[in-house]
Amino acid sequence: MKTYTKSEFRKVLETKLMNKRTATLEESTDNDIFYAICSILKDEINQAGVDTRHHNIEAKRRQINYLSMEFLIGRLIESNLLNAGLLDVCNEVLTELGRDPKKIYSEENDAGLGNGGLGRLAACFLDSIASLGYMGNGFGIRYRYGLFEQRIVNGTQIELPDNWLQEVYPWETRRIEEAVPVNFGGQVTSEVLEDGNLKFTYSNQETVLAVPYDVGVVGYDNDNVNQLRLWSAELPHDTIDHGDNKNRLEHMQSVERISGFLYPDDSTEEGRFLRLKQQYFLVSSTIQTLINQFKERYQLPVTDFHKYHCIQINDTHPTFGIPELMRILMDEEGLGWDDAWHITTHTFAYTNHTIMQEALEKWPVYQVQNVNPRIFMIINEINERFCKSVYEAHPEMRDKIGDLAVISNNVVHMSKLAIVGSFSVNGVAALHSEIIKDYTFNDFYKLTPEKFNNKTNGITHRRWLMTSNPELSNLISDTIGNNWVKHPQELTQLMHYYNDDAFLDRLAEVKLHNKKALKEVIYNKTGIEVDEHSVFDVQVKRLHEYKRQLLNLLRIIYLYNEIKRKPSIKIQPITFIFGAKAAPGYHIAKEVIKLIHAVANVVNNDTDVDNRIKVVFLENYNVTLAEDIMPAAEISEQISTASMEASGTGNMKMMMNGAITLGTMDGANVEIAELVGKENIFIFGLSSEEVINYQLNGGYRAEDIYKTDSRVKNAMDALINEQFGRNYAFNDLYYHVLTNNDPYFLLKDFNSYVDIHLTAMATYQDKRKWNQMSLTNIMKSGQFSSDRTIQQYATDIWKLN
Ligand code: OAK
Repeated sequence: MKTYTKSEFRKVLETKLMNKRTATLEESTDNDIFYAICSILKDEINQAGVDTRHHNIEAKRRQINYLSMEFLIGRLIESNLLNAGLLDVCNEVLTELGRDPKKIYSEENDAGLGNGGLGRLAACFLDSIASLGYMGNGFGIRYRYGLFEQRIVNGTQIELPDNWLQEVYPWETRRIEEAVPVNFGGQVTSEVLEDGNLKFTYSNQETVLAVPYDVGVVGYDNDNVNQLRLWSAELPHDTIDHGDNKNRLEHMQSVERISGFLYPDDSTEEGRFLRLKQQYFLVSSTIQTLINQFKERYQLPVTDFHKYHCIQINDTHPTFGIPELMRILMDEEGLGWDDAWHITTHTFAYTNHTIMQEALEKWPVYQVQNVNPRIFMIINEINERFCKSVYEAHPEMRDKIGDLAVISNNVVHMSKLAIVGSFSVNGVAALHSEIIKDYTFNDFYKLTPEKFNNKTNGITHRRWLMTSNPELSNLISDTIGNNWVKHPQELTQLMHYYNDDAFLDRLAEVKLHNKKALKEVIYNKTGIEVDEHSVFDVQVKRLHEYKRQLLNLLRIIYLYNEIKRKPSIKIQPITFIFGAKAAPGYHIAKEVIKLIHAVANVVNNDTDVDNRIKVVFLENYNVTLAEDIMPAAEISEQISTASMEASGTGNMKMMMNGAITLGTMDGANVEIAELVGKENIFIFGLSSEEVINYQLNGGYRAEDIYKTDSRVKNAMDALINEQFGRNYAFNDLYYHVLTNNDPYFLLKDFNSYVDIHLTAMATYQDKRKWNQMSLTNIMKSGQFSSDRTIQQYATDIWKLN
């Protein structure tokens, strides 16, 4: 891509402002300048994108297609500038012009096309695929409304529509010429042809036009530009409506609803028909396109498709891609079942992101039939052939066929379909991948152990260190040079500074600087004044019972009551920072948000506390807010019930920014602990084996702990006495824990949580030691760059060159 000197950049900026916004630099608003910068970048991205495509087609490169219902991309301007090599020059020019770069970049709307971990992972992966120079494109849905905007009113979460497309989205290009029809519903009939083959005819289907909007994905310093293709649903122009215009308008609106909004559920499943339509819409449009492009570009028989394409499905949401590819290969390309099945099962690879039962997708047969009857026929055939093959080839598994079946009790089990139709099944952290093999999908593992593998998640260090924490990034480069930028594992070079007091002091200064910046953000958003010298203890993630924000609160309540008991007690000042969205229909999660606010209200205003504890809830946690929080975090709360968090990626972001993890042996925490050593992490609580054993044996007796342990009882009773709210405000939480026998083991883990917290606070008193711990975490975090993850996918699963 083109490089610019400062004066060149200024010149091109001026020209853009004049041409696009009819304004001089002096009279331009931040918004004008933002769009002008985007336009400069987009010219570069478009050119490099075309070059990349031509090169890839000419070289007939093998390509990975990442299919995901979610891409939580956040803002792109800084990341695009960085990767295009223009961030420094742009910052300098803006600063010289007396403009604040951060303010200008904040003109971009945060693209929240995802719920949480799964969607953000997809965004990090695209960045790494492009930055490693691979040919790999993302395919998702251009939701008209992304994840809801969260407002807190009197402690209660209110959801507002996320109107992210209100202003022009500068990174997308509408490609109407590449639109494809997607067919829903109708009937299928079959006839036997002369050659004995069956021919399927569809009738009465509803055709929706899938219109692609392409967003360039810029690789870091390599001129490689891939594509994120987001599909939007439109009414085909030639649709004949029977009736008046009002009907046509309604028809149009009903079609557009397919890409209308993102379902706001994270790790729980919303069994709505529209959601199912969204899934089929994504896979049908994408797979049609891949087949069309393959035939057109590579001039090879379709039987070679799998040699040039791999499709990674991000959890089970795009699993209908399997029967859809079968449909196209058989009904449109004329292949027989066996050939089509060979191609399909050598194309698809499936990543599982959760073992939570409520998130494992199951769809009633009638709904799948309604979405597309031919797709259901194919799933049925896949199931019958699969069950038959188990019966014949694995007599020892015959009594398991009922559990293995893709369709049982009139329900389609998406994870089973995904496993049967894929050549690879991976978990997202070592522990999670073992749990999948040993428990969740154990019967499948016994049948095809070779399919199962682990790919521990990662995060892009370009966004989560270089652009969000420039001070730390610069300190690192000043100290060890900038090799680490392209080889993040080189961060280990920092170990030579482990005993260097001057360096440790600078590290602490950077943290303090970032904490001051977050303090400002907190003040502006909440009016709460926090002390930058207090420990910043952070739990930011979706609100879910298994993530145990309630355990964090019970601990805060315990600390608060200790102070109340003995106000002169000496404690390390702490700021507890929360950020979390709750699914709108998730009552208990919303009650926890209320409780956070209620506790904050009492604790922050109690003169006995005297500002030693502050509780802060930052509303509308999203990618942009995360970029302010991560650099300032000192303690990273990763306290899920062991076995339940597949990986976590917030843990990696905070580690990379020098926070110390305080958590359970769950998800990727296990690998963090192995890397940094147990002296550089605070681990507490039940192990995953213990949790699973309890679960297999009917749980533990929560009531016994409650009755006999006064620390536990006092903290729990605060929910039903009037300490934090009148009229038994938190009865629901209290009874939910006790009458359900505490399925997330809050009470069981409470004491070890309180104790590890006290250990962490005692450790904090030794500043030098703390800084060394922080340094250890930073220098080991290169392992969690998504570049490492993608390198492993590319080598082991995708076989990319
Ligand atoms: C969301 C919906 C359905 C199934 C899974 C999810 C999800 O977001 N899972 C999360 O994926 C992340 C990326 O792999 C993991 O780090 C989280 O642990 C997991 O909860």
